[in-house]
Amino acid sequence: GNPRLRVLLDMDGVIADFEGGFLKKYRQKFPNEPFISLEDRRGFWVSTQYGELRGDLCDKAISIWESKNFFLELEPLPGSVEAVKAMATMENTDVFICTSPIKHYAHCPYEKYAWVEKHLGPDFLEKVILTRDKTVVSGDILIDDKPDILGVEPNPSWEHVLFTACHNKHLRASSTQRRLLSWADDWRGVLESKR
Ligand code: UMP
Repeated sequence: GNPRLRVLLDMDGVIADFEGGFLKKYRQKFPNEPFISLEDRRGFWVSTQYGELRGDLCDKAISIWESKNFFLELEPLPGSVEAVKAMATMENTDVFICTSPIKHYAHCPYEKYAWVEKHLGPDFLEKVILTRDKTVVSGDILIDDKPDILGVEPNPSWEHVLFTACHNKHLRASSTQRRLLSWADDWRGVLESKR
């Protein structure tokens, strides 16, 4: 077998604080509209929960992440940059950032690359995989906050390790799904378990 471990890391909700960045800019742009606190977030899709709150808030939410500089200005999640850099220097370990851009492509794909360069350094640009279907990407582990990662490949090579986020922390992970609670959790142990 391959002596090297291949780790796929999701970006939004794992390395970059999509939820925090969204709420901050939504409240700035729509100060008189209702909002959902991070504590009350349920379900992966922000737009769906805002649409349930009030029909027109779905499009208002979408307008936030379709805006220029939304993805570029996301803050790193606590400990993420340090963990990713440490992981990338580990022996026999290949780290890739595997992230799904939004279909409104005017800003997002460019800003994802710019974010990686800014926070992780230019060498990491080699490691960026933009795809709307992560099941066709091969790896040993995919660390991702989305509970259901589906696509055309019914049997992806990776084990999905669920990264805890405001929207998934109340979910009872299936008995087979492992979790990383944060970057303070034992991510090294998770990697070692796959070697
Ligand atoms: N996204 C939406 N709608 C939402 C929440 C997120 O389009 O309600 C976008 C942000 C990311 C993408 O670009 O979906 C999720 O990508 P992954 O984290 O699955 O890579």
